Amino acid sequence: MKTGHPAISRRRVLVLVGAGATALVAPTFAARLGRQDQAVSLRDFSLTARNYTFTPSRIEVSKDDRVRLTIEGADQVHSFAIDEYRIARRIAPGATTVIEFRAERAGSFTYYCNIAADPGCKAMRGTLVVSGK
Ligand SMILES: [Cu+2]
Repeated sequence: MKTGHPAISRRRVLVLVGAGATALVAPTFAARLGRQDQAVSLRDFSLTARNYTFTPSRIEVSKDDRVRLTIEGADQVHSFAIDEYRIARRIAPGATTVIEFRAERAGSFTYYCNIAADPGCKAMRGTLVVSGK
């Protein structure tokens, strides 16, 4: 005559509750990152465009990182461009411009101001280093 196995039943219930909690938490986490892959990390950088100079002039991330650049335009109109990532954004003075992208290509890439009308802008250069796997 079997009366059941209360200990095992209770354990099964706990496993189910655990799975339910994971199912509730996981989508929120993925949504916050903006994609399904939860292993990706978000890298935040603050830059300034001032006096024909980007500061910092070097940014290092790992391949597949999500990169967020918050760029402060401090004096005149500039831009921020990385050809290989098809990024070209106006950097307005007195404003903050946020650029987000996924570092899906490994290598060394130049970021620069593409305003050709101002000769001083030719000096505005920096390097994005994306280390591969
Ligand atoms: Cu410029």
